[in-house]
Amino acid sequence: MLMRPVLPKFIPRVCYEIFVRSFCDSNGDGIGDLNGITSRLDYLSDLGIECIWLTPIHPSPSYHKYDPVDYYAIEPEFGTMADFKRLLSEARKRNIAVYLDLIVNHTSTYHPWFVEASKGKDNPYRNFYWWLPPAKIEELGIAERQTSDDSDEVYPWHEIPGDPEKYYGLFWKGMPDLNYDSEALKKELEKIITFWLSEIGIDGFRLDAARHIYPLWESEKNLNFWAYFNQIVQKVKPGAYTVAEVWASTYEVAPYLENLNATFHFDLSFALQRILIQGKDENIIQQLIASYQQFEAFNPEFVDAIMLTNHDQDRIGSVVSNNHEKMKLAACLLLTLPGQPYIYYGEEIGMLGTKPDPYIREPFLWSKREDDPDKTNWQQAEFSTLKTIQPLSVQRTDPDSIYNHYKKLIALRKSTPALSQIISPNLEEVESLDDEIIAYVRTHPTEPVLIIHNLSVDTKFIDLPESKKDFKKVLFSSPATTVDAEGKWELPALGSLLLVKTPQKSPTDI
Ligand SMILES: [Ca+2]
Ligand SMILES: [Ca+2]
Repeated sequence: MLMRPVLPKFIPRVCYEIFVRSFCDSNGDGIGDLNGITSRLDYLSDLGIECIWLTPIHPSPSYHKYDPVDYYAIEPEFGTMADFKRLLSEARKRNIAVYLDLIVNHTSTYHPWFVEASKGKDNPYRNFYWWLPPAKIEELGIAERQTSDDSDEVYPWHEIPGDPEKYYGLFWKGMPDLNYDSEALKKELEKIITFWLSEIGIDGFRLDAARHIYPLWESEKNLNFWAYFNQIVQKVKPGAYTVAEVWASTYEVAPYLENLNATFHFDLSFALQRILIQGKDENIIQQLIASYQQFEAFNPEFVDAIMLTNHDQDRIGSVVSNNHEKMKLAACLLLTLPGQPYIYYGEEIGMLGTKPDPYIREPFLWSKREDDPDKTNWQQAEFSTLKTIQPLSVQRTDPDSIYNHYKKLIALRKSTPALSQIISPNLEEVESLDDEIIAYVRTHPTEPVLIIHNLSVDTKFIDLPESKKDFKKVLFSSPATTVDAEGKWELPALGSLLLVKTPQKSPTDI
């Protein structure tokens, strides 16, 4: 029987992605950890965050932990299960939901399943993974793959000396792909989901590499897998949240929403980055509205999980060449569009970084102290240092800082119903003849908001269309915006303006 994904009673309105290793260190070993995160929940709560997505916290040989060796334990570098339970209960006190990164596509080669599977063809764990003899791989024409946004691997079949078969590892040889044709593996997955949702009580999963569960030549089975996954979730904890990484174009993403609450909107992320770089719109509002129609066809209650960038993309600060006004404009775009926004840790203080990956995952800068004990130092930062970035402690005292800009916008989003609507995205385009301007309305029966962004480095004089002339009151502007003598809004370079209608007089006032 088909079961639709059930939504939680309360959908977090603003989320925050934490790269655990780099956020906050609690015990002086230089590695970010769970107790460090717990110690910063007040910071996140004060910023207005209602949900944290933690990058993987299971034991793993890599620094990023995207290759688990044990789905039931906590990476010792990050803490203990008791630490995690404390984090969860402290988050709950602050009404912050916790989503764990669940990697179901692959494990580490050090996972006991793979250690067993690699012992030979007759091992009971062999079919937890994909194995084929080299001749068969050649015959099927699957020895090579095209690289994708999320994997540079060209040769996904890897050999173990002495084994007549090769195993499949889409991302690299240290991450063998799991094979869900195995009924025994499916039982293991059910146990893992039950453990975290039911026994430990987390609020949801961020689902890694969701489009790669089955290899390319069997990719049609992916959607069936997620239907199966959803059935387990609905059985174990209806209302547990699922947000998936389907790193692909909108049309490929949409069908996944039939069995998941939300998917990350990569097309939008890259479109926002492009328009910020170019200073020109590319009809993103029209495209967004079209994408909502595609999503809605599969799930009328879909959630659009939106972001500027995440831990796999160059940081937005570097994308806009460390231009602070553009970073603020980026925040204005993200936090006024429909959906559930995910802020990548450090984005709110304008952190920088371009690939390779470690440099987009640098230590968060809490204070001016070079020897700040809270700062992680597992790697030497190249981009976000005290020379390039004002740390949080400094930005907190500066009303014009990027941090205070984020904080204001988050509060505004949460206190304005038209801005915080998530289900059935309320978005209407306002046609603009000027492609350096983006204008849209977040519709609402009583309090719609008109939003205008100036993507260019010139001041623009905006003459609102006749139908929008009743939007007269400034709800928010960055920088300050005024009306000129002819009734045009003067919108400074890279500025954003949010307008509401002046309150109608009620009949009793007349
Ligand atoms: Ca530590
Ligand atoms: Ca796979």
